Amino acid sequence: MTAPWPLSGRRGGCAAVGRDSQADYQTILRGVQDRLQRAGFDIVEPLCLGWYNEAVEDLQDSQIPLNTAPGAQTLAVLVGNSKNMWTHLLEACRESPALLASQDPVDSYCERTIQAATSAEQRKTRIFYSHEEIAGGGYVAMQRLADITGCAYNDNLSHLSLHPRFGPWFALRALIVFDGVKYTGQRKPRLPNPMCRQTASYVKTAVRTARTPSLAERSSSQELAEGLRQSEDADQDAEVMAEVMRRRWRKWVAVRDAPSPGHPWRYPEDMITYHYTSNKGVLAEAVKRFGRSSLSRTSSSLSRATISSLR
Ligand code: B12
Repeated sequence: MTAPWPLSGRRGGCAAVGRDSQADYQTILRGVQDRLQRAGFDIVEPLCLGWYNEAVEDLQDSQIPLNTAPGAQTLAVLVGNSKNMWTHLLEACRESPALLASQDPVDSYCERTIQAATSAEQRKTRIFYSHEEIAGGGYVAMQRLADITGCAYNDNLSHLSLHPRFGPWFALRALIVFDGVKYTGQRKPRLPNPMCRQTASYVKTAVRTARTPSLAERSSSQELAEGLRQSEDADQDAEVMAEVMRRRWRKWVAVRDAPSPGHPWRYPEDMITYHYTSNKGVLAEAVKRFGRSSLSRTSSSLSRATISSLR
């Protein structure tokens, strides 16, 4: 039976524990990685929670409390996805109309899947989702996390993280904390900036274009012009920025294309459109198309089976 959407108990499940605190982090990691990969989450990076807190020393609101021994060495796991998540999401939406109808199907899918993959370990965990504010009122700084785990370079021109395999075409979804478990693995070095000077200047132009309203836009919308003016400030209002981006979303897609045009891991068009517009109609259409194509795949494999059984 499929679980209801959205799941209750959003802020990290707390499975009952009574286990040895010196648990083997490798076993946990393998289990979580295996379950997450099968659900379309292909980024799973282990770290010591203390590394993260050091990286956000300047940001009280984004710190994560160290609840128990081994303190700073507590195992944490960064979770993300490439375009591989899309078909899993479409399938889950096809199977569960409640998911499609939920307020944010992508966030709900991430919550359900990450929660299930984690609680299967039956340990004490806390899950911090990238789309939720934490107790201090800030977000977990996922891009810094990806940077300090050597997973992706945090580019401050495009404000995008750049992964060696996926380029900018991936999302960061959650940080799972396994309280009581010690991470003793190696620390990977931070990645260098993969962009040459020419590419960086191309990115700068794309960002400037995305932030500069056309004359028509300036005269037709005072509010938009004001939002764009604010977007030049470091401390903008995220709501205003989000609205500005939705209205000019193609320009922001151009920003994502800029670090590596024609990237092989670029999201498919329907995934891009949905992620940048949050238009549920786009998602519903993609789910329908996915349903039709998987039906025809099933019937063609059936007919192949029937044919071979006749031979
Ligand atoms: C708030 C937020 C935004 C705000 C930015 C707020 C601001 N400063 O003006 C708005 C709504 C504008 C935004 C837009 C987008 N975002 Co955003 N955003 C976030 C979120 C939820 C929190 C960022 C934060 O506060 N971090 C905590 C602070 C303390 O850490 P920090 O390292 O100092 O973070 C700073 C930068 O992240 C920066 N920043 C992040 N995005 C942007 C975008 C712009 C235009 C600017 C100026 C700054 C900025 O703002 C932070 C605070 O100064 C993160 C998820 C997360 N939890 O990290 C996603 C996240 C950074 N966003 C992401 C994406 C993809 C987008 C969009 C493409 C939208 C989309 N639908 O996919 C756009 C365009 C981004 C672009 N660069 O082209 C991805 C980045 C993935 C990657 N490969 O790098 C993240 C990680 C979410 C995810 N699920 O993967 N975003």
